[in-house]
Amino acid sequence: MAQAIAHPNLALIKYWGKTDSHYNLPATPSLSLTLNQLVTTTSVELKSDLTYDQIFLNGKLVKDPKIEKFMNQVRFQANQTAYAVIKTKNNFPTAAGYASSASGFAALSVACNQEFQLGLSPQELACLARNGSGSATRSVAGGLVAWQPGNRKNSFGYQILPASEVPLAVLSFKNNRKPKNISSSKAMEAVRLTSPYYEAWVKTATDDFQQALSLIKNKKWQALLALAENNALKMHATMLSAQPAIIYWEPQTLKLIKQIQQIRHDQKLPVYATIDAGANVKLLTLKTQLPLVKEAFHDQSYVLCLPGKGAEIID
Ligand code: 2P0
Repeated sequence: MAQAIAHPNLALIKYWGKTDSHYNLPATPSLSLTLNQLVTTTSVELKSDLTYDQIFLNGKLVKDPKIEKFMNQVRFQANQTAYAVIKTKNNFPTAAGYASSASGFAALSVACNQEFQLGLSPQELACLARNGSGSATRSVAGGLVAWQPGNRKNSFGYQILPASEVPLAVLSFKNNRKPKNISSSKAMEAVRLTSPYYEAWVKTATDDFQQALSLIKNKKWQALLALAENNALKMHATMLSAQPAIIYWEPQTLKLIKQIQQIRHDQKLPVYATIDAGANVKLLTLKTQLPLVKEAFHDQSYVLCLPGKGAEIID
């Protein structure tokens, strides 16, 4: 039996659009922060007497076509025929607003690498995770992680700065509990096919990524957070312009964005908003400003996350 843990990641420059949806090859480069605090733990145990993969999510037996497709690929790669018992659990409620697919497929890849004796390099491991879910390739490494377009062998998440050197913090507001009405995979594809802004998005995302790398190199952290907010809003603009429109936001989403902007303006605090394919708002700030930021948002319920490490085998 092999057991691994992984953390979700939050994109500062978003992955939105694919050139290949079988291998989750991105149309845009992205940049993310792996988060501590939230953890997925996954075990994989090969069993010769099984006739299908048994998947337990938070203790409940489930059917999950994405995991089944992934396991078939692992079996093919390992030249194995045996099925496995897979147990995965998250320490975070979905109300925290994080998709568990990034940490889930990162932990599953690391556990499979050991249990199936795949002997993958870190890059190959990150490619395997990407096949499960695009953003999972960025949860294999810790700290600040970049992921660039390419082919199925050279498009993977790689660390650009370890967690210990990243002075950023995230407040993840628990502002929405409703499940999203369209998956990010479907939404990305609808935007690609119907939004007149899609090409402009891909171009500006590439420019944003280059600018972000330069800001990180020069330690211009606040400018990086401002860029991240703008990038997230541009991504949502592509969704609004799709036909039919994709609107993940709820009234509380806009309220929080406005509150963040107001506090930034009135109190001169470095607080910025980012929103993924859902209604939850995450606040980006600098670690050094946390006491003041916590005070300014004392009326809100949130999970505080700091930079976290990459996926690894435990026990
Ligand atoms: C991101 N998202 O960069 C972006 C921003 C959502 C909005 O990565 O189809 O669940 O499995 O590759 O990884 C969510 O996309 O999509 C995502 P698939 P995934 O974090």
